[in-house]
Amino acid sequence: MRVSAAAVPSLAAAALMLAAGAAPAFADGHAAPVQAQATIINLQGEEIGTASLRQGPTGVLLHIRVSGLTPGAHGFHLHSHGACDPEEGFTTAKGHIGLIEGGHGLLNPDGPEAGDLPNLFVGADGIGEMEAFNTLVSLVEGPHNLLDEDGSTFVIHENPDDHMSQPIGGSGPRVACGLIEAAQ
Ligand SMILES: [Cu+2]
Repeated sequence: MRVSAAAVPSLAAAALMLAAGAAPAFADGHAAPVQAQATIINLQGEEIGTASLRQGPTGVLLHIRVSGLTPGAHGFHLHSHGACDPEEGFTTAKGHIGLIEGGHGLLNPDGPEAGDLPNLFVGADGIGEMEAFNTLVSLVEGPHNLLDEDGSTFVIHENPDDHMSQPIGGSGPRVACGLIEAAQ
């Protein structure tokens, strides 16, 4: 069968929408963006939440919702290696994406590192939820691609990130981790 040129764009858009599965539909017909997802686990290896990531024209929009954490602010970063091992205290996730010697922190004149994010705030009920936008990482080809060969992770730390102190803003031990994977 011969497909006319005019039909190709709509077929491509339909294929993208199918590939995106449960992606939110856009009322004006825009195709679904490239997406990724993560399941967040704690130091006992239990699932405590999920995260989603969507590629925009200038960066990645991410959303996370977790439960069972201690109330208050928690340092929250994108780490450079796709491995979440609770037995290792999540150290297998390695350092921040785009590590800069002396450059950690959203307020740091020598930074920030690409993986730096605002703190995740957890309520008295143990639930934390946020949406954030990071212009220094990507889900597609280019610098700091979260879906590159060695993967990447979300890491939640025990304490707040002061966005300045080296090397992790004083945010302390790692309490949760999520492996970032391309969304089907
Ligand atoms: Cu971190």
